[in-house]
Parts: sequence; C-alpha cells; structure tokens
Amino acid sequence: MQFKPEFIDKLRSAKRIVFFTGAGISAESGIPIFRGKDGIWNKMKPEELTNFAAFMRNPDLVWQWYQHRRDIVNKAQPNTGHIAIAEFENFFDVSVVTQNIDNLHRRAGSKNIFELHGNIERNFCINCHTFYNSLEIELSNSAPKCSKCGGLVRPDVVWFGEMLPQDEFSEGEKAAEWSDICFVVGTSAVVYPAAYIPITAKQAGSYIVEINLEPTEMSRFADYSILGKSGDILPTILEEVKNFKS
Ligand code: BV8
Ligand code: ZN
Repeated sequence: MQFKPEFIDKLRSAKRIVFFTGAGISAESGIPIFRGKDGIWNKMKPEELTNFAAFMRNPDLVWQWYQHRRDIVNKAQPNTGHIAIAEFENFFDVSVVTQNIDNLHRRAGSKNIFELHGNIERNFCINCHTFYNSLEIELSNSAPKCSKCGGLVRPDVVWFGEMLPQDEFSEGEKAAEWSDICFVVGTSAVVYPAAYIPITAKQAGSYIVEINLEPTEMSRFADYSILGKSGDILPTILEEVKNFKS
C-alpha cells in the first residue's frame, strides 16, 4: 500500500496524534456496526432502544439488548487496528477519542482513552447513582435493582438526548486542538456532538486522515481519505513509522 508523500511528511514531523474512532474499527472483531447495509439499526429503530424514555417504557427489553451486546463484546478480541493504535504510543503522544463502548482500545493496550459514549462494562442506579461493574451483578435478562435503594440499574452509556460525559468530551476536544494529525477511523460521523472532534482538530490546523470502507460526512473535511479496512491500513501505516523512526 503506497501512501501520499504529503502524509508521510506529516507523520515524520508529527508529535501529537489523535485517533477518533467509531464502530467500524471494531467490525473486524466481530462487533456489528450501527448503520449501513449490515448495521444493527436496520433491524430496529435506534429510538426504540437507545434513549432513556425507551428504557423507562421497557427496562427489561433495553437491558436484554445490552446483555446481548455485552455477550458479543466479551467474546470479541481487539483486532490489528486496535493493536496498531496502541503501538503508536511508542512513537507519538497519542490520544484515543472513541465513540465505542466496547473497551477494545483499553484491552489492546492503549493508555490515553476518552470514551465519549460511555462503557458497556459499567452500569449505574438511576436513583442513587451507585455504580455496578457488569461482573458484580447477576447478568439476568431483566434490568437489575440497586442493592442500596432498589432503584433500576442501567448501562453507563450515553443515549440519544443525553449529555456526553463533560470531562471526557472536553479532554477529547483539547487533544484534538493540540493534535498534529487526527485519524478518523471507522465512523459514519453523523452523531453529534462527538463528530465535532475532527472538526475541532481541523479548525486548529490538524491534518485530518480518514480511514473507512467508503466516503462519509467527514470526507469533505479530510486532508487524506484512505479507503479500506482499518485492520489492514493502521498496521501498514505503523510499519512506515517504524521504518523512519528506527
Ligand atoms: C446530545 C448509545 C444533547 C451507546 C449512541 C447537534 C449537536 C448535538 C446533538 C445533536 C446534534 N444533532 C443531532 C443531535 C442529537 C443526537 C444526534 O447526533 N443524532 C444524529 C443521529 C442525527 N445526539 C445526541 O442525542 C447526543 N446527545 O446531543 O445531547 C443535550 C444537550 C443538552 C442537554 C441534554 C442533552 C448523544 C449521542 C450519543 C448517542 N448514543 N449509542 C450505544 O448503545 O452504543 S449513538 C451510536 O452512534 C453509537 O454510540 C456510535 O458510537 C455512534 C456513532 O456511530 P459510528 O460509531 O459512526 O458507527 P456507524 O455504524 O454509524 O458507522 C460505522 C462506520 O465504520 C461506517 O462508516 C463504515 O463504513 C465503517 N466501517 C465498517 N467496517 C470498517 C469500517 N471502517 C474501517 N474499517 C472497517 N473494517
Ligand atoms: Zn440505588
């Protein structure tokens, strides 16, 4: 795979790199994406499951959907794309700003991660906000009750209409502002305010590199769009880095 010389030059001079990632980077780990031809949201409407009202209307249905996704995530392994991003930390100051809730960046060894949409391993009581790690609660098919106050326990993920965790978002924005290169990997970039991250990077003068199977909403902002699988492309870029850094 040949890369644009301008991109290689940017890599040679870069110090700080942001990887803004979406569901596509975990697709090769067997975790289904949301949109597009084989997206999970072809089968049912996101509104039915990923908002607080839907949870209050039918907590067991929403809980079962997250149980189903937790089972898939627990069986999944980080793929070559996640692992390459973790290895980039040996050569650059790296921040991973992810929309994913699957924990695969952490399991691949990345250290500096900002999770904009929460994490499927964490749950909390909607009443007293006691946190429950998924391993602490019996993984039944109905939404568990809080052992402290009897309130409903929900997944610690950001649903539509909910605020993003302020620190994660502002830290992610700062990393984007300071970045020399911002990789936009495996995201349709239609969900806001997360999708402002690469735009913030662009406005601060960062070089935007999109890695996706197909063009997206973000392609018009990208300085360089590389079409293909992130699990193939990221390790190839890492090889280039190892060549000129060693
Ligand atoms: C909020 C739950 C407001 C967790 C999800 C403007 C500003 C602010 C808000 C809005 C706005 N406009 C609209 C809104 C509202 C809304 C929104 O963005 N709607 C969109 C859909 C129009 N945003 C919100 O509601 C957000 N909250 O704004 O609150 C507020 C303000 C004040 C006070 C109170 C509230 C909350 C958004 C979070 C929603 N939560 N999920 C979960 O269950 O996972 S969204 C869902 O989409 C996931 O979280 C996911 O992370 C996110 C983005 O999807 P992608 O990751 O991009 O995945 P997708 O399938 O779309 O694309 C995959 C891509 O990968 C594809 O392009 C494919 O080609 C590519 N690919 C596939 N395989 C590969 C690959 N690429 C490379 N290699 C491969 N192998
Ligand atoms: Zn409680």
